[in-house]
Amino acid sequence: MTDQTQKDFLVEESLRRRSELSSPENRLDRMIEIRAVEGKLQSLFNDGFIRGSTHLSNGQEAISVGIAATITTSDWVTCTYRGHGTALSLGVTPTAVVGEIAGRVIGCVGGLGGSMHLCGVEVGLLPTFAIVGAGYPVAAGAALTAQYQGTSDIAVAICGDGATNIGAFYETLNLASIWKLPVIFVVENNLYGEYSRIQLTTPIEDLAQRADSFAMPGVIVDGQDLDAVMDAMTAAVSRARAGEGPTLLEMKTYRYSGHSRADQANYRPAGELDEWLLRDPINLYAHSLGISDAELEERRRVINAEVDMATEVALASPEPPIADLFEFV
Ligand SMILES: Cc1ncc(C[n+]2csc(CCOP(=O)(O)OP(=O)(O)O)c2C)c(N)n1
Ligand SMILES: [Mg+2]
Repeated sequence: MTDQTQKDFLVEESLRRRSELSSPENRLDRMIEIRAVEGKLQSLFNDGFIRGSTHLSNGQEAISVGIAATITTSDWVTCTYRGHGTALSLGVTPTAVVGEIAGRVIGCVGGLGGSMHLCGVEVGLLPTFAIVGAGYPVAAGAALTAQYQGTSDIAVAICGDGATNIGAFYETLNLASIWKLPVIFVVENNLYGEYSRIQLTTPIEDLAQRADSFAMPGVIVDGQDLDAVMDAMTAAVSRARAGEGPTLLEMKTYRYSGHSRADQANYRPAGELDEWLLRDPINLYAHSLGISDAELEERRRVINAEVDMATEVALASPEPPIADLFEFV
C-alpha cells in the first residue's frame, strides 16, 4: 500500500469506528483502547520514540467516549493537548494517533503536528490546542458557522479546570450566551493545572458555578460514570440543536498520570490517586454492563494486542521529509 492509500483507509476506518459507539460494549472497548494507547505512548516516550512532550488522559476516558457517543460526525470538537482520548473516541485510529505522536507520515497530520496537534476533520475533530483555553473561541466560531448557515450542527469545546481562569474562557461564554450559539462547554476538572492543585489557583470548587454569570445552565457531572456523561451531554445537545443556546458541563474527574512526560506527580497528597482508582471509569462501566473481572481482563488482553499491532504499523511508517516543514507554512 502507498502512504496515501494507507491514509485513505485510515480515514474510512475512523468513520466506521465512530459508528461503533452506538453499542455499550463497544464503548467499553473504546475506553480500554484509550487506556492501552496511553500506556503504549508512555513506554514509547521512555524508549525515546517520541520527541517533545506528551500529556496522557488515562482516568478521563468516560468523558471523551461519552461526548463522542452523543454527537454526530458533522458536529465539531475542539480540545486540549490532553486530547489523545478525544481523538480515539471520535474515531481516529490508534495507528493514526500513535503515528502522529511518533512523528510518522501515517499520522493524522502527516507526522508534522505531534502529540498536541491531533486532527480528524472527517469525524469533526478540529486540530487540538496546545494553548490553554484557545479551543474555546474556535468552537464558538464553528457554532456560529452552523447557526449562520442554518444547519443543525453543534460544537463541543473541551478544556481543563485551569483553563477556566483564562480570559478566552469568559469572552467565549459571554458571546455564546448572548448569541445563543449551539455550543457545549465541557470542563474536565481533574483537580490539577500542571503541578498546582485547584485550591491554589481557583477560589471556588465547583466550576459549573461559573455558568451563572452567563445565564446558561451549569451542570456538575460525575466524569467517571459514562452513563452520567452521556445523559448530561444528551440534554445539552438537545438544548443546542433546539436553538436554546450553550451549556457548561463540569466533569469531575482525575488524571492518573502526572501533567506530562516524566512528571511523577509527587505533589499529590498521599492516597488521593488510590481513592480515584476505586472509581475507575472502565471498571465502573464494565460492572454496570454485568461484565465479570475475568471477561474484562480478556478484553484488555485482546485490545492491548491490537494496539501493539497498530503501533508496529505506525512505527514502520517513515518520518516526513524535511522539505515538508515548509510545505504548510
Ligand atoms: C495560555 C497558556 N498559558 C500557559 C500554558 C502552560 N500550560 C500548559 S498546560 C497548563 C495547565 C492547564 O491545566 P488545565 O486547564 O487544568 O488542563 P489539564 O492539563 O489538567 O488537562 C499550563 C498552565 C499554556 N500552554 N498556555
Ligand atoms: Mg486540570
